[in-house]
Amino acid sequence: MRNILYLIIIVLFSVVWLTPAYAASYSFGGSDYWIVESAGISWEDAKVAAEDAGGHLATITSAAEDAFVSSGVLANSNGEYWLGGFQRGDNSLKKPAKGWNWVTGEDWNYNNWFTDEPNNYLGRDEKHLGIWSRYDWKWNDEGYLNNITGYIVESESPPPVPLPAAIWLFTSGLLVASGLRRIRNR
Ligand SMILES: [Ca+2]
Ligand SMILES: [Ca+2]
Repeated sequence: MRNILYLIIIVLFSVVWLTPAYAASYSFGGSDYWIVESAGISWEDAKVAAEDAGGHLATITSAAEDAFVSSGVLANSNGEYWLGGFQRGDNSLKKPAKGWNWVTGEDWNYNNWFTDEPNNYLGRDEKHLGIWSRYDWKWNDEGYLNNITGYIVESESPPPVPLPAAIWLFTSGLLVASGLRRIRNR
């Protein structure tokens, strides 16, 4: 009996100790949002990763959603994060402000560009959307991956439980169950 109690305590400690630090998720308007830190990731890779996680790169389509992201989701962050905005066709170099779209197909009728953005800085073809602490979380057309610290996922379903935590919960559940069975069979 005492051994089983020890076992349960050890398992519970292991779960707490080994569960990876998990980025907080925030809810707004029926969606969950979370940050993924991934320095230097390309917009295309971030887009795929966000979709693999069950969501999409965040789309900011109102001042209220913008305020929620900049003062809530990003409250403890620093750097530039990809959002789900991109330019279509040859609009970027010729017309930095034209042809912007959201990955979800939502209408592009809200924006919050920083002063003089979008600008194709230094003649770069900046055709993807970043939100940057340097700009007080206003928007930048970005194409320089060294500036990127990660991306923001928006999902209409809850964020997935990370695998290691899931495995630990499952394993500890099994151990506790077998321990209880052993107690009952005495
Ligand atoms: Ca959105
Ligand atoms: Ca720019």
